[in-house]
Amino acid sequence: MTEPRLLIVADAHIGGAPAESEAALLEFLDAAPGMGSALLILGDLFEFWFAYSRVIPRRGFRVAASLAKLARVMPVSMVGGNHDRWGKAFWSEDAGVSYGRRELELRVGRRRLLALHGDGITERPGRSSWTHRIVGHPLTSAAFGLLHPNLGFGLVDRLSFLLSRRQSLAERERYAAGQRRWAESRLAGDPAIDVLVMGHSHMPALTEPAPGRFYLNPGAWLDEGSYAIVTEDTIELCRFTPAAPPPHPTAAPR
Ligand SMILES: [Mn+2]
Repeated sequence: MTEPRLLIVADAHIGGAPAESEAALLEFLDAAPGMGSALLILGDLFEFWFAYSRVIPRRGFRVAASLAKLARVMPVSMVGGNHDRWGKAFWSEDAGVSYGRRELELRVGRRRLLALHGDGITERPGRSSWTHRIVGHPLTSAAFGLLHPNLGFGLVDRLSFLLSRRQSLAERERYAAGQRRWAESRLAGDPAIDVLVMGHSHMPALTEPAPGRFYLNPGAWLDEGSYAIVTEDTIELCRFTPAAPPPHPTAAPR
């Protein structure tokens, strides 16, 4: 493939998502070399990820292995999200993925992209996500790393159940509108960016606040395989349709 073609996936929340959503992502990653020339993961790939020095989280194993395999045939980059920012050197050293905790600059041909997950920007103070409250501070993070992984992950499961609150569609739309306004003013103030890409709100968006300059949110993979493709000349919001599952075997005639 000669034309640069960047595939962008955000907010898959693997480990908290339904099994079909993970199966579809694995199928997408297998198909990625035929669909694009590079892949960007835009944060919250996992419901929770923590890089211990010697252990990797079991629930993320299949997707992490698939990304490491993909990174051998095409460039894969990843920005951390509020659920999985504790990747340390695992992604770059073990998986061959270019990793930015908060943001990454990328090029798609002549287009310059700035990719960030989007948390901590338009939230009101005190409403940052529960994962940040748990391991956001370097000291808490260091202490968390000393807990037995079963204990640490069990704690996160229980706290997320207590602290997460379903947002109404109106709340999500209000949040997404705030995110778009922030993105558009960031674009206006930074002429070095052609495309600003953000996830986190789970709301797909594509606007062109100035000619040839774009704000893009690919939406959440978790929501029916939403993703985006950026080339030098085009930006597309897409949905991945997995191959039909094999039909149930019919009962043998009696
Ligand atoms: Mn997020």
